[in-house]
Amino acid sequence: AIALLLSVNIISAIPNVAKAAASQPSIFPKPVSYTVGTGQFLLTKTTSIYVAGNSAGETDELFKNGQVLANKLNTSTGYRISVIKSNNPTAGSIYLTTIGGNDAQGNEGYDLNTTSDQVKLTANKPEGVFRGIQTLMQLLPADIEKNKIVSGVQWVIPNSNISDKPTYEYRGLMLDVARHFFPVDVVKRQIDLASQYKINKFHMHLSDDQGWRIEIKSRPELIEYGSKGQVGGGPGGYYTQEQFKEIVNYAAERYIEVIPEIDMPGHTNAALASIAELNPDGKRKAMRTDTAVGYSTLMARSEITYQFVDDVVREIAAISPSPYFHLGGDESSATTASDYDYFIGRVTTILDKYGKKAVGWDPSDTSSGTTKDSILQDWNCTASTGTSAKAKGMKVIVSPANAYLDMKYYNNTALGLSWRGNVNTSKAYDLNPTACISGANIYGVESTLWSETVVTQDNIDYMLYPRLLANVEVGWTPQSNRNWDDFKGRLIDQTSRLQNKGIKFFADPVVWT
Ligand code: TNX
Repeated sequence: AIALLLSVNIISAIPNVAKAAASQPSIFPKPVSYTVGTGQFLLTKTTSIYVAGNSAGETDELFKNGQVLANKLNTSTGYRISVIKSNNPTAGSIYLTTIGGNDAQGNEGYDLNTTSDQVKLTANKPEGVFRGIQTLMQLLPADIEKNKIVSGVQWVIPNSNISDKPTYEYRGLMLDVARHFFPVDVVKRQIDLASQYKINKFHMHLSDDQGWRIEIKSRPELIEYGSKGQVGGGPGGYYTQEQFKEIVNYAAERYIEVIPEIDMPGHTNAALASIAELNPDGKRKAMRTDTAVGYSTLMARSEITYQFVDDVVREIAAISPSPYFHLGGDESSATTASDYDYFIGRVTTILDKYGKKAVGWDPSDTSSGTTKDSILQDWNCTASTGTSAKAKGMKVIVSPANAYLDMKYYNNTALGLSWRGNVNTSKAYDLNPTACISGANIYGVESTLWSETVVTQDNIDYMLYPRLLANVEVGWTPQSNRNWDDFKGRLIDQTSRLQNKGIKFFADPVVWT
């Protein structure tokens, strides 16, 4: 009923945006440099996409990127634009290349130069070309985002020079699939949308007190019991290993790395409810559907626990190409400090055995077993958090309140929690990683969508959009280039584009007044 009410609200809340087109297309996240010339490139049914790399392998990879672009263009233009492997593009074409790319562009930087004759996208790596394609799409009229053929549109790209690369290497989105389970298609859709804003990490919170969401073949009880349930009651669900691989591959096609999380030693009631021997009394706990935290723990001084962790890590490591594995480590109030210290060290050793580096919420950095190769995800952002990470030289991902996209926008927002305060779009934009933690090796920013109150696909859209756009700009655009009024203006210009993508966003009055 909440979902239904909301979707009605959303539709009626979207203002009429029949307004003059912006003088230049609005791009999210804002590029490092963007100069508009005069004239324009016209995309027609005879346009082709040329691709050429520095090696045959790179050309093959660029060919796939070209096909992604061609598919998107063809869907709304109705053209049959094709991709051609050649470093000799004809006039009137789009040219995607790594030839002439340079090291300063890194993995993700690109130059996008548009003249009336050609759209040329040059990057050091195919990944940079993929990021640049997201910008190219945003230079075209908003109708390009429609999922059906739109006729009568002049498909123009204003002549311009864009030179761009990210400020932070890690720009993540976390989805909690434990409190509420989301089917593969729903997850894929969010990955695709996020990729359009140059997100490059997708963190899946795969287990918590209320549910275990990934098949572990050596421990079938986790699915038999632990996957069945969710906050507020309901069926829950899980991903088979094949489905997890499908998500990983789908993300990889978009140059997004999936980072799996098994939250330990707290947030483990679903595991304790599945496997009797993990409990001190040898009895399975009851599944829980409430939202309390801090009551569950694995037994830190029992080898049975580490056999379990070994099984889980081994099986997930085998299907997860990411060098990282998130071990959780948050809110372990039912674990003593010394047990916590010991547990994090033991799990870090198991991860190392399977070739994975540990990512953990604070205070996992405080464990004596955490190494400089571990990564801290700092969510508290207080003066005392992250001090061990800094001392050890660990990389730090910041997720302060401004990136807690499970918070309400306003007191009257129907969805969301409020323990960290309200987070409207302006607050989501007003995030400076160095203000979360100073003097640290900041890896990047991650937006978190915990799902205690988030049940449907529309609910996800509503909580993520437009706030995710605010967060991604923090991760991508230099702080000195960022400005709320400019962001707000671009966001208003994006309204029809968001609608065309089918995103059921919240028309936050701080933007759309
Ligand atoms: C705290 S922040 C949690 C999650 C909750 C979230 C709700 C953190 C690492 N843990 O278990 O879902 O708050 O906002």
